[in-house]
Amino acid sequence: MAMDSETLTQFLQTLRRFVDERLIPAEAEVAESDAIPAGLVAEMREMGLFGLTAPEEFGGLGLTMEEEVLAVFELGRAAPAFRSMFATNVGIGMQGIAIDGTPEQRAKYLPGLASGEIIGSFALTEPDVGSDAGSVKTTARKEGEFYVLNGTKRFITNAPHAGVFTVMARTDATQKGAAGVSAFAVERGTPGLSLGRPEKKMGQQGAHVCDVIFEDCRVPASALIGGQEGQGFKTAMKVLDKGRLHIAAACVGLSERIIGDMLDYAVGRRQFGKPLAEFQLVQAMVADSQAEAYAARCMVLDAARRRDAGQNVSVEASCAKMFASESVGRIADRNVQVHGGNGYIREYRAEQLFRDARLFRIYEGTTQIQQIVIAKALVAGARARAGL
Ligand code: COS
Repeated sequence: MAMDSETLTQFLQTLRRFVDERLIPAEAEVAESDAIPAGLVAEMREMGLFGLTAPEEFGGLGLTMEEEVLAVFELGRAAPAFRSMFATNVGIGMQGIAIDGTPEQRAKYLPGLASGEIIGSFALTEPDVGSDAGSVKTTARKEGEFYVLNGTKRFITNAPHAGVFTVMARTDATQKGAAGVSAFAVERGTPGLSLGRPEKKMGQQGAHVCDVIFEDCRVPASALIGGQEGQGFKTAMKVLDKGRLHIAAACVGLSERIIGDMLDYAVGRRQFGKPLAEFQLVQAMVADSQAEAYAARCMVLDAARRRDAGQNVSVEASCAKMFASESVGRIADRNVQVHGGNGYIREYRAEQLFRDARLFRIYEGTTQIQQIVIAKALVAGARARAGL
């Protein structure tokens, strides 16, 4: 349900304060220890951050897409590892069940996911299946009232903490592509499910990914999301449409934060007898960054409003994700440049945010995948208009 404008303003101000007073000051410690303090996770739970988008009947805040992106503009200002903690539940960790789950599946998992008691993970990628998501090799063989899962999922965000996984697996071996894929809600602790070692990553320390391995892992037939085989790829795509808008919003938040850091440094640091901010070549970097962040903000908001109005926004979500993730990469790079030698030094956040931002161009669909989604839809439209 949409919040009234006063409640929304207050909510966004609360998020901004939380980011400024609690998250940003903890960034260095989180990056160093590769862990988010339990106290901060508890605060995130209390604020309802795990359930931003979960329906209100299940204890969530039930934010509209527009409200969600406005919230993520604020939350995205902190180092992305914090967002990864709760927003995987808000997005890909919960949405498969929320969008396509049966009433029983929704009632079973959504309250725990919304409160943050259960961490959700989205298990699509495999060692040999990344962008080509329709080719998943993990199998789910029907045996009476059970499915038996075999295969390995790779780079699964929050898997070390997850209580339930949305797993895409092939139920129909005769169907090579997307049509043979189904989605399952698989609980941690199910015999046959094991985890790999957390990966050492370029950035986003504090957010954890690892393999999820299925060896004759038997799940009840009731774990099939939506109760219908062959729908798993579509479930994944629907989840990603929403997830890509969320990621684009996170890129906007981080862009705006970095521009603030860039300006703070440029007005304080003096060279050739005056602040860096008075040099036009530095001003050009600030101005380009601001124009890009503003464009990304407008795209994300427009796409979110269209989605709330019931439109199919696959193309707009991909446009926003591509533009916002590419631009935050450029902005983070300029910030290192404005910081000069200090930009390369751990003590300053510029180098960390540069490394952290790099992932946005890769996960939830690489830039190249977004290009394919956009172009495919436009070409199909042109063909249809031409009657071809
Ligand atoms: N919503 C609902 N259904 C969708 C959809 C969407 N956004 N996108 C595609 N579908 C449906 C199609 O309509 C089609 O259905 P029918 O067979 O009934 O016509 C089916 O899904 C297959 O679609 P398509 O042929 O377009 O699939 P492709 O195998 O060509 O894959 C890409 C398309 C490449 C875009 C897809 O595999 C993809 O997004 N890959 C990237 C995955 C990703 O983001 N990975 C990151 C890891 S997850 S964090």
